Amino acid sequence: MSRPALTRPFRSDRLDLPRTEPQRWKLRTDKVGRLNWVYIRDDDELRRHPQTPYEKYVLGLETGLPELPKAKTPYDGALNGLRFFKELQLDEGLWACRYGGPMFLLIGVVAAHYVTRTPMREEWKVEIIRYLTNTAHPLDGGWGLHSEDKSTVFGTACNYVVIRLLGMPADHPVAVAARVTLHKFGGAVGCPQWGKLFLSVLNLYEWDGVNPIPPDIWVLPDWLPFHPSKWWIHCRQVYLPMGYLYSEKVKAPLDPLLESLRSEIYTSPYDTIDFAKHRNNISEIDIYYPHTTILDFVNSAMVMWEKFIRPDWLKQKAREVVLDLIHKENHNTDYLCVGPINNALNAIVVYCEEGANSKNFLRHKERFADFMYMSEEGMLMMGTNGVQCWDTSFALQTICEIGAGDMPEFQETVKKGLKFLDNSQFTENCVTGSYRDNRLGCWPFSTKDQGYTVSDCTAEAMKAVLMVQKLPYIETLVSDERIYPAIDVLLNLQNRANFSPGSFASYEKIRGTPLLELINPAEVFGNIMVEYPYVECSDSVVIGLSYFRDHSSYRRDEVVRAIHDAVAYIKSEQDVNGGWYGSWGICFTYAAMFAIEALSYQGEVYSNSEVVRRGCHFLVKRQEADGGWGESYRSCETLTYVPHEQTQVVNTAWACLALMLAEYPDVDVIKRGIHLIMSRQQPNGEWKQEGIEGVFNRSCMIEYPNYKFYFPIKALGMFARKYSNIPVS
Ligand code: LAN
Repeated sequence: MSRPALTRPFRSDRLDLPRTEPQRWKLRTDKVGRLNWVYIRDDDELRRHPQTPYEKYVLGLETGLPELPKAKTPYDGALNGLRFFKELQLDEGLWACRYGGPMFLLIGVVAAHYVTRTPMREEWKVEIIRYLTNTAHPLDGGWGLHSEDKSTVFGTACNYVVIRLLGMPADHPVAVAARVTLHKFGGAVGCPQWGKLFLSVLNLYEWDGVNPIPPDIWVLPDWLPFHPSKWWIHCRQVYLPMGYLYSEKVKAPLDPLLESLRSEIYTSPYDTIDFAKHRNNISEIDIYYPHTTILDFVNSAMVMWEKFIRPDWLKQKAREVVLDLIHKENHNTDYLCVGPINNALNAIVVYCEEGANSKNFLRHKERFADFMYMSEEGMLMMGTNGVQCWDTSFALQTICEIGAGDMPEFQETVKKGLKFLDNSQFTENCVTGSYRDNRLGCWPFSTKDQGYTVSDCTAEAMKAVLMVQKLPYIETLVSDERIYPAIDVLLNLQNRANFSPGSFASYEKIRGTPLLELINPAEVFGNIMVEYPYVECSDSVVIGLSYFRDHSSYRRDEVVRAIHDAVAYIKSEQDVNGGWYGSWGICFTYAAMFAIEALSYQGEVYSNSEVVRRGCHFLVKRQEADGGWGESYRSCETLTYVPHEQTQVVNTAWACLALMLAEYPDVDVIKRGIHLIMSRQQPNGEWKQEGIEGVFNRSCMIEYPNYKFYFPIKALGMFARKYSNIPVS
């Protein structure tokens, strides 16, 4: 039962749940784009700092933004879109983003508060409960892995615990419905490993029912092919604190609320459950990546190892190594950590080691807020601490590419955006011994503080900076000398030798063999163990390097070779039917746009390239009767194109952009897509939210709400510039 769209009035209002006053929420930010929602109780302060259009927009309040003259031509449509979108820019030059979607994150921050006895702000409690109430499945009251998913044990068990820990009584209809569903699924014993871990930390499950997460593996020599330093960064950083918590069997002291929860989330009394027997009990409905026989064997061996063999000195040694790496991660990211899960887990570890009043724990406490986002449905937890650099890069590129950068009404927007990217470039490398590559000169996906560069984020930000700095009125803020180290990093990130030569992965070069996937223990995610070659990351790097190649002669030969090799990889990734599988957006339409753009930068278009022609035919075949494209998130799970029930503005924009970049000869096809985009534009220039846009690890969807602005704007603007700006009907 996949989830029907959210309807108004919200369920939380129908049930008369308490809520905060939306007019009192303000989004604070700083030079490097920290997003921090605060609830202002003081009326004077509110009067002094009235809410911005962006704040009103995400809170579902009337923005007061004017109706614009009706767009007759695509260019009018693009400019109207941009007029609306520019009003959403924050003073520090970035675009903020409600980065929701994953529904397994709140348990982390709530457990971190509960275990460390940190009181949670009242307004968060109220709004988290509202959010979960509004996103519960309307038919069965459960939650899934992500906001459009069917209900699962993982989502339902974790979020049930969240609402209860935050104060919702067990007999509230929202709790009752969720509990009934959880019981129907067999109770929380069927949780996947990460759920079991959170429940254990909360003393709601027993550690011997969790498959082993031995920190000992960190003590092995790091040249071993399966050493964790070779894993994908998210997997590495999540299993690091998990290893500590598992090995130390950390659990919150039992209290009456936890006692009660123990009796609510299972179908039989807690004391009668033999938890060790449930190590491999994972609900069918949750599984995306089933255990391999090898994994089951390794798990059993590790249980024996821990029980009977492991000497205590080794346990202590592993603990030291893990703690050292956790401290380094905290240091390199100013306590934000690579993502929300290890942010919460590292905080618990630091609390256990150093106590509630330690400097390190206090900094962790301040950072919880960076992941919490207020929205009209309530407060959610984001997949990262935002999408600041990524969104700002595309917004600036769009403005330049549609030729609006020179228009006086957008000059301030461009200047502020550039300033933000200038402030966001990394100025330091990580501390040594963190198993991290150089990052100096690069850009992150979210913020400089978060400290992680991604191949495509650096490429897209660099392209945005170079593009903007070509505008006549713009003062150069980022000199070429500051770009060179980014080029050095990008060149170094290209995969060579055994691992998909020529391609680019996400955060690092591929360091370990994909065979490690055989011991992927997470059950709900695919492809998490090591870095993989990603077609979109490779496309963006090709685009960024191509732009740079035309700008500077720095390391020219190597840049040209890198582009050449990456292009060969991109071509080799095309399916027989002409599509490319997208790993980070939904799905084939997303990847087609990036791939065709990368090829177009090499002069490869429909008329001269078989690959581009096949890419176009793939898209054209999937155009719907109304002229649009609509792709379901099921494409990501099944690895084949699955149409959405309705066409989507964002998919349509991607497909149109791909076809335009390819110079597809039948302009009528593109025109029909452009017409659809224009027909969905609102009188104030905005587009309404439709289906979810992004994905990770094949199974979990994630929101990119700004995609519905800059990609349609770019598509309309490009159409007008490339063909004609005559009314499209
Ligand atoms: C992201 C978001 C951005 C995304 C792109 C830059 C779009 C992509 O091209 C490269 C990969 C990257 C950086 C990416 C990787 C995985 C992330 C960080 C996420 C999808 C956002 C959330 C996700 C993270 C793993 C969520 C936490 C969950 C765990 C399984 C640890």
